[in-house]
Amino acid sequence: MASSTDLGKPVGVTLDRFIKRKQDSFPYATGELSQLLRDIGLAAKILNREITRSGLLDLEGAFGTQNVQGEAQQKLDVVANIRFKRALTNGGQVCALISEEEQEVITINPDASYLVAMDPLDGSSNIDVNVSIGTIFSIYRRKSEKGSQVTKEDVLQPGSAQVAAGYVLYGSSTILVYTTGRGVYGFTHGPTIGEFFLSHPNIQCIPDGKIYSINDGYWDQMSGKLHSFIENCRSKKLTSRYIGSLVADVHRNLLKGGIYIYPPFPKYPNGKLRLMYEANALAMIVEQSGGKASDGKQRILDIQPEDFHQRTPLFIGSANLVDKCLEMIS
Ligand code: P6P
Repeated sequence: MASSTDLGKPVGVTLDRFIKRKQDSFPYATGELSQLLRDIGLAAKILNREITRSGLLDLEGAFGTQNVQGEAQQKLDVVANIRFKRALTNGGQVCALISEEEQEVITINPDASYLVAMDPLDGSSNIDVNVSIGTIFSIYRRKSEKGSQVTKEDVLQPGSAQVAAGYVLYGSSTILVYTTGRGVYGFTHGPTIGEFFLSHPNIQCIPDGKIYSINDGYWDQMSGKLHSFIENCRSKKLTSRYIGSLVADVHRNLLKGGIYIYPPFPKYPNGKLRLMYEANALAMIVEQSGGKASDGKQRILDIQPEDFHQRTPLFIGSANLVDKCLEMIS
């Protein structure tokens, strides 16, 4: 029984201190990856401040340009890309950046060890209606020698080669979730202090979720086998939840159990979501928490990219739900 003097969950360790402690447990750690994670955390804090005030700073709405995907860039898409590019440049730990908002690979510091692939702000069409949006990032170690030119082999690595991955969800509170391959940790931003604090140690995704997330506005474009899976979910009284913001949907399903599906549609024959800077990072996070992520035929993390902007279908979340879905659609 909580007493009146309880102050709720004790505030956890800060992100920076947690990263340092984790680094100390790696005997050969040089501190480069730690610094890179801190750089991402800093950019997230800065962007969070702008997102929470976007309506007051005239940062809502379209910027008036299109990104490489031909999608209208929102003002905050451009701001987010600038913030992360600047933080990663100033931090010095990144040799090259792949961004949804950049047509080409951005070379940063040829002497650095890591590449970052990121969607600086996913779901930005939700900004103007105050729906949660997110940043998604993957971190790879370069294959070529430090100091040399970044190569195609450095860039086009499968998700299984990620050394770290994560996302930031700018929602009712702002949370940064990441993994370096040894568990999944969530840090909630404390706005009055301006720090991320450990709030979700060792996130686990339950195998039998009770939520399915798919845009059923595309019902008529779905295969009969996918219809059968969705009808199976309904017969088992699963709840349908679809926010239309990838990070928000995946984060909820990660914490509560569930499956998010973005299948191929005639409009998106290879799926809508991006392999290198959306699906891979979320797949690493979800697998590390005990879940699964597939393109419908193979494990997302096993896909060998051919183009760093390539799209992929995505079936991600609770392991038994993903298995059931893949069984029914195959
Ligand atoms: P649809 C947002 O544009 C996004 O990339 C994801 O965040 C989201 O899950 C999906 O697209 C929504 O797409 O076609 O259902 O509107």
